[in-house]
Amino acid sequence: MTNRRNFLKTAAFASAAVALHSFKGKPEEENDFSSKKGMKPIVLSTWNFGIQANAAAWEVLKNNGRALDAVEAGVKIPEGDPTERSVGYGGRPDRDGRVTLDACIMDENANIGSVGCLEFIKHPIAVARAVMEKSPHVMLVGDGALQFALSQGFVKENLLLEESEKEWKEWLKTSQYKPIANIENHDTIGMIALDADGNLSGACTTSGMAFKMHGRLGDSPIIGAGLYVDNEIGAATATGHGEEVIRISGCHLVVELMRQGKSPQKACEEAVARIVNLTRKRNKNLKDIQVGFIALNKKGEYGSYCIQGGFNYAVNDASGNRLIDADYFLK
Ligand code: SD4
Repeated sequence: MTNRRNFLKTAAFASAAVALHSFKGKPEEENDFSSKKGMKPIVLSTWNFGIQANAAAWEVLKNNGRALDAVEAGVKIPEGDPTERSVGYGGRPDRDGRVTLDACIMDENANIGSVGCLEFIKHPIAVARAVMEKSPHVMLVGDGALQFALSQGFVKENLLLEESEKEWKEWLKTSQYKPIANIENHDTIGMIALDADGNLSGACTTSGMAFKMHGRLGDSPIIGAGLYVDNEIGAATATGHGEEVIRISGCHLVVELMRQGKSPQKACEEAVARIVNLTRKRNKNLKDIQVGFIALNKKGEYGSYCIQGGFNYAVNDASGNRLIDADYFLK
C-alpha cells in the first residue's frame, strides 16, 4: 500500500518528470498558446487602414488568387487614399516639402523588389513589383526609381496635398529644420498573406517619417527589415521607427525565430525584446520609440507585439475581417 509519504514522493517525482518532459521534450511552439489560431487563406495588415486594405486583398484570396496579387491589391488602397497621411498619395513630405515614398514586395519564391525615396508616383508598391519582375535589380532609389517607373508607363503626379503643404510650413516655423521621430508622425501599411495554395507573400509601403531629412530611408523598403517572407516558414512585417527595425534586421529575425520553432507571437515578442535591450544599452529612452511587428506562419497562425500601446492590426480570414489591439511591452 502506498503511504502518504510515498505518495507525495511519487507525485513529486512524477510532476518533476512531466515538467522536465514538457521543458525538454516538446518544441516551444507546442507549449505556446499565445499565438492566434489561423487558417488558410488569411491576410494580416498593420493599423486601422488594414481593414479596408484586407478587404481588397480578400477579394483576391477568396477566389483562390495568389498571395502576391492579394498583398499588392491590398496596400494600394491606403496608397491611393489622400486621407491616409502616411502612405502614398497624401503622405506627409520630408523637411524640404518633397513627398518621397518607400515600398517593397516579396513573393513565395523569394523574388523581391523595392523602391526608396520615390517621388511623384502614387503607387510605389506597383513600381516595386515592376522592379521585381521587369528589371535585373531588386532595389531602385530616388531619380533612378522615378525614371524606371516612367519607362514602365507609370504617371507622374503631384502627391503633395494642400493640407500637407500647410502642415509642413507650420512645422518649418518651430522645428529649426530638425526632424524628430515621434510616435505620431508616421504609419506604414505592411501586409502579409497566405493563399489557398499555401503560399506566402508580403508588401510594405509608406511615406516614412514626416519631415524627415531628404533621402532618408526607413525599414519599409528594406527586405529583411520592414518585410520578410520565407515560404517554408512564415512572413513578417513591421511598422514604427524604421531606424530601430533596421538595427536588428527585424522581419528577417522574426522569420528566423519562427524557423527555430517559435510561434508568430513569441517571435514578435523576442524581436521587440532585442530592440528594448539595445535601446537601454544605448541609453536611449524607450518611451520615444514605437515598433510593432506582425507575423504569420505557414499554418496560418499569427501574432503581434509592439513596444508601447496603441498599435493595432487587421486580420481577415474565413471568419471575417477584424481589428486586434496588439499586446505591448511598456505597460
Ligand atoms: C519608417 N517604418 O519609415 C516606417 C514608418 C512607420 O509607423 O512604419 N511608421 O520608418
